[in-house]
Amino acid sequence: MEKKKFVIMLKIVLLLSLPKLSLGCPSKKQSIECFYGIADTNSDGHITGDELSQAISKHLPWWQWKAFDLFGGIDRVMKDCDANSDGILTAQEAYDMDKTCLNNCFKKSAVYHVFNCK
Ligand SMILES: [Ca+2]
Ligand SMILES: [Ca+2]
Repeated sequence: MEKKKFVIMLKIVLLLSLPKLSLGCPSKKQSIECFYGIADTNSDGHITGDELSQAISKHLPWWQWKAFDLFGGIDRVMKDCDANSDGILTAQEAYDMDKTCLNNCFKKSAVYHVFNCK
């Protein structure tokens, strides 16, 4: 009886922690696909500065704007991900800029959560 309870508890704990673990650090591909799917509002495969700022102001809760500004805001995203500095982001550039664009778990998770990716 005690053992059975323990196994049930363990299953509950696992069930509760699994979704969190998988959301903890999405892959770069997942983050990029989600971000481009949402921010590219006219679906031309490019994200302009305007599309980026609209996507962020629409999805980022107001109380996180300050944190985003401290992080460097739109300029920082452009600097990190716009490989040819033309002010337009493409998914390919995001992959090319491997050292700066979505290069850590924090950035990937932030994108994933802000844009409500699934
Ligand atoms: Ca676009
Ligand atoms: Ca570019």
